[in-house]
Amino acid sequence: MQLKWTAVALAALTLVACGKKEEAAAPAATPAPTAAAPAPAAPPADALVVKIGHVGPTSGAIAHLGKDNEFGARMAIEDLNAKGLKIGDKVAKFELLAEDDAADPKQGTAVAQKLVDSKVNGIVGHLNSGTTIPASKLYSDAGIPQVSPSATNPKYTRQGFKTTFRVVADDTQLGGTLGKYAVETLKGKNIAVIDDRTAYGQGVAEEFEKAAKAAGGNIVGHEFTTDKSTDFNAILTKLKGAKPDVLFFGGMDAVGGPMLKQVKQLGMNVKFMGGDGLCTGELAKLAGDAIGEEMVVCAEAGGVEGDFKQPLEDFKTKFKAKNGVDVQIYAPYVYDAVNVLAEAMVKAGSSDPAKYLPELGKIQYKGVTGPIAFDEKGDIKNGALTLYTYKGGARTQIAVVRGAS
Ligand code: ABU
Repeated sequence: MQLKWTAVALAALTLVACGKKEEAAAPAATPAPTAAAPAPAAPPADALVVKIGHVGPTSGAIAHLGKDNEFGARMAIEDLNAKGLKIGDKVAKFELLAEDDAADPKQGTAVAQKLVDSKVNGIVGHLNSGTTIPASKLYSDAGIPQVSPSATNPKYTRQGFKTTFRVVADDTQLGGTLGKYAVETLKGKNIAVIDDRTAYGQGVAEEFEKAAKAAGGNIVGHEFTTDKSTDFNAILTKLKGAKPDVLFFGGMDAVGGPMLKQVKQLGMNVKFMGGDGLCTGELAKLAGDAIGEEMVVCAEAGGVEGDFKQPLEDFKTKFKAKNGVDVQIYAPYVYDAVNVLAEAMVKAGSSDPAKYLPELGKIQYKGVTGPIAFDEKGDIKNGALTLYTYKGGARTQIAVVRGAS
């Protein structure tokens, strides 16, 4: 993995060194040490090795998001090691075991088994609900705590497993808030829906539809695609006939970007909405000028207010300096997920999953994404959402919404 990324790391660094103003299209590099960063002190020979597994799609259509997450994990590991944290009476040496699931459920369970066999002390991931949910059974059976930084399907934490935790809001909150927003704020009357039939896309679209209907919206059509499709003409033409003023897409940016281009080609006059899978920095690049001006409204499944804004901004600045690219969406949540695992180990005085799991359940952690504590299911308490639009091609915050939709 390390070797595989070295060439792309150089390419990304070259982009920055050439002084190009455009952001690199996607994170594609193993983080390079910054020139100013002092070399971390070597851990003592008797250090306690703590293995953290990380899984995301670092290949395939949403590799930019998988790499974003993995960068967040690497930064957390580096920072933890630089602190010389003690677990019990030993200095901890954190190691990252990073795997690629390509957003594929089968590959997800295969790499999950590999990490279980490697006896990791904790897992951060996976990125997609469709991989996180099946993998969670393997981690649960092995008693290994898992913190997802981005999988939003509610089912993940509702399987009765003691090992599943999530540091972002779920699709009930995302879809619910966006559905209500479509009707009450955007004044949508005729609402069309498309989903990609994945665990995430289908789930968030259903929650959106339920909330939009409850708010008085009229659902004029619901069509389906896949997470690998590139041609949406048939379904868009069908929906166009129903004259929607809002079109919601349940799916990821890699499909949403090309879909937006075809919405524009067909001359559809709609507000284009989506959940967190759509709501990335990359979307504007994938959609080109079809992103429109305040035409897209989407939500990230987290958000900060007040005193918590600066730590997140500082993280984003450090991330860019270190990796040569901007945060896409969930890297800060990954950073916090690794840190809550470490904090629980410190509190338990042990990296043994059975010993630190109870501490994880009652953690009170102040992260770069805000305060983190879990409810009885393992979901973040009092989760927030951040609504965004795109202005001048840049993702622009509308509002932070906390609590129930
Ligand atoms: N939450 C959007 C991306 C990840 C997922 O839930 O599939």
